[in-house]
Amino acid sequence: MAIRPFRMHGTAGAGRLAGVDTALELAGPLTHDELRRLDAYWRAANYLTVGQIYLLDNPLLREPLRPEHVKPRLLGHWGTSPGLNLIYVHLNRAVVARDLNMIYVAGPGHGGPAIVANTWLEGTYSELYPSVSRDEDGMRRLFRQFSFPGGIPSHVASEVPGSIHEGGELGYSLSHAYGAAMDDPDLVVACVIGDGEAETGPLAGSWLSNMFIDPARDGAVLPILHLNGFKIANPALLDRIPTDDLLSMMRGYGYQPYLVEGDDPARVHQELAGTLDVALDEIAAIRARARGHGRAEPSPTVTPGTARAGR
Ligand SMILES: Cc1ncc(C[n+]2csc(CCOP(=O)(O)OP(=O)(O)O)c2C)c(N)n1
Ligand SMILES: [Mg+2]
Repeated sequence: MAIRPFRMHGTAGAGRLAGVDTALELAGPLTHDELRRLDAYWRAANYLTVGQIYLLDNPLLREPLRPEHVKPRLLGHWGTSPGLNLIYVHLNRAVVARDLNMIYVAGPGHGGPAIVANTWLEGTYSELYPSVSRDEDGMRRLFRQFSFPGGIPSHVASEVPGSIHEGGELGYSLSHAYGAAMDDPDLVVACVIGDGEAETGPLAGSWLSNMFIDPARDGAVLPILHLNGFKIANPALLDRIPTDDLLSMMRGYGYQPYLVEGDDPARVHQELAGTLDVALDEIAAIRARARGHGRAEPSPTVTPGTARAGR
């Protein structure tokens, strides 16, 4: 599936991002309470992400921001982070609802503060690093240590709770995702791929790995193409080509593409939750058929794939 949640030149403004309470009656699988809580979690993760990139002190902005509260040299990627956070909270919903055995592969591992933010919100970060406690003092440490001398790297690294592999060179998320799936028949590997990363040779070749997957014996891969439109500050090709071309390309590789797109958080939450439900139902059905009959489905269809629509 592909996700293009918030257009850089779209209409999402601070007012919209401040909450979803105005949009109570949207169609979708989430109850109003689930929608409110998912959105609150996402916004909290976004705040913790931007705080890590910018703030040395004053973590809850209790006092007016002064220059000495801000890091003198900034190193961290914001652009991919709201998308990584959005996908993280929605996958968590699916893991809990379905009792899934799932791993999150972050192609844009340069969005390190996003993944760190989620582990801190969950509590696992403070379990491992008690000094980074779940209070204002811990939040100050969390923010200060990020990409800072004596602190932690700007990318998802081995120190992040649950991290099993550190990258840095773009292009290998999808091949690693397939490798993990081949190693564990119960696993669902959610693999977030940057639209810039998708332009690398290794990633472009990895789409074909679905041909080696046997749903009777292997886990499944759910590639999620993050069409945020840019590779750092340059336009990303897969976001700019005609929609039909992208859809055809993905179908040609043997994927069933789904698109989630929008700039209204409440609608995107509903659409993403509904689309993940469809994709995960499909994976479960393919698995059940393959295992029930004792033989494999044609392997190219095992993985819901990616694309967008509506240009
Ligand atoms: C092989 C390789 N080339 C270049 C880089 C430097 N780099 C880090 S992030 C990035 C942009 C990647 O674009 P995308 O995957 O769309 O992530 P986004 O910019 O949207 O966060 C680049 C070129 C790298 N890490 N690895
Ligand atoms: Mg990008």
